[in-house]
Amino acid sequence: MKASKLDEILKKTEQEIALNHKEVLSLLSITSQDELNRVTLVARKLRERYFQNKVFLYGFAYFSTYCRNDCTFCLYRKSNKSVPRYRKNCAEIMSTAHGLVDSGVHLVDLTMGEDPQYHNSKHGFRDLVQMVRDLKQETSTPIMISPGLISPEVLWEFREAGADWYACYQETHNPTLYSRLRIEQSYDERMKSKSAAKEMGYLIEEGLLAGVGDSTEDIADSILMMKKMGADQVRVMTFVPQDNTPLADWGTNSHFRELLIIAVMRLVMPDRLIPATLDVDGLKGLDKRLNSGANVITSIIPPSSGMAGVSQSSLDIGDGNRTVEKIIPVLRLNNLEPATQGEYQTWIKSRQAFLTNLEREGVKCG
Ligand code: SAM
Ligand code: MD0
Ligand code: SF4
Repeated sequence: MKASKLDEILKKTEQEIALNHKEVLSLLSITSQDELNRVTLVARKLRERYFQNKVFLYGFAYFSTYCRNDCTFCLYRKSNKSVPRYRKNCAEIMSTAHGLVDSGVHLVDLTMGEDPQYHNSKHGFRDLVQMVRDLKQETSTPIMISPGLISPEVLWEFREAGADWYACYQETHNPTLYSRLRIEQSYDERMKSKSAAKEMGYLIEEGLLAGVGDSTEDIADSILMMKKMGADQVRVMTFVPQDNTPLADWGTNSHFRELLIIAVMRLVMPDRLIPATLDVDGLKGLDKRLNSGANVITSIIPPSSGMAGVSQSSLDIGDGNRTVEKIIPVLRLNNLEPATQGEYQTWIKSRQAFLTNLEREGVKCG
């Protein structure tokens, strides 16, 4: 891109003037490290404007790896007969959640495959809803649920029990690509579950999978769609090929693109939460993601929990590298620090108040 054109776009983002599709596309078409550095510098400035030097830490509990779906990118797809699976019981889930809270995370993310034991029976979610209620009462920690697609009734039960966030990633907003990734899952239903959650007062997280057949156009469309749908947390994860799955031989991806996407997300949505996941590259990949403008660290997993990651099922878990203790020095090196629990909860409350005001004024997200 011409230096003057990049200057012009970056100036606009610093003034928080909305970028059009063409401008987002040209940012995403950057290939040189120098240009990336210029974009991430502005991304960090915007992060500082909204979040100062504070970063939020999310604990992750992947408590069941059984799944009724066959997503082509996922290790835990039902057709993969060679992966050992587990389903943790209530006591194990609660003990992991408490361990995470005690270690200093700001939120606990309860994640599962679409386990038929939960999804395919009438009261399948009853115990889990109760666990959310108990955890909330015992710790008052913000809770995210990542159960896959659930009915509005169950979504509401979780909300009433105290769940604050609903995470359900579309992976792409190109319906054709979606149909090759999330086999036999309705694109529209997945989108609708997020708007239903929003109406129930949830904060929502939307996510992209990058490097799995997506074009630069697709990513630009997705970023603008995430803004339009009012997603409160927006993420990107680089696709990691999984053995014994249809995309096993896809080849490894460059991480340059993920860093660029994080930075462009920050430019387009400066006030949103953007994770740096430990799940793709482990602890060593954290610095670069923070440098690109991320302000949440996700996939913190206690070494003793016996629970897995999603895209890197074991990377950095057993050796305790996905812990708050190991993260703090990396934050400090980047002149960042963990927020207090109060600061995180204040952010949630003010985001909710902002959304309620928008609704009152009849504005449709943004
Ligand atoms: N089963 C639920 C669902 O699919 O919504 C919850 C699990 S969700 C946390 C799994 C997410 O991890 C996917 O939506 C995808 O974005 C990411 N993921 C899964 N496999 C991956 C892979 N091989 N590489 C990168 N990200 C992956
Ligand atoms: C992460 N492995 O944060 C987790 C997961 C699910 N809500 C989150 C993708 O990276
Ligand atoms: Fe199941 Fe989620 Fe994996 Fe898809 S991404 S196969 S729904 S665990």
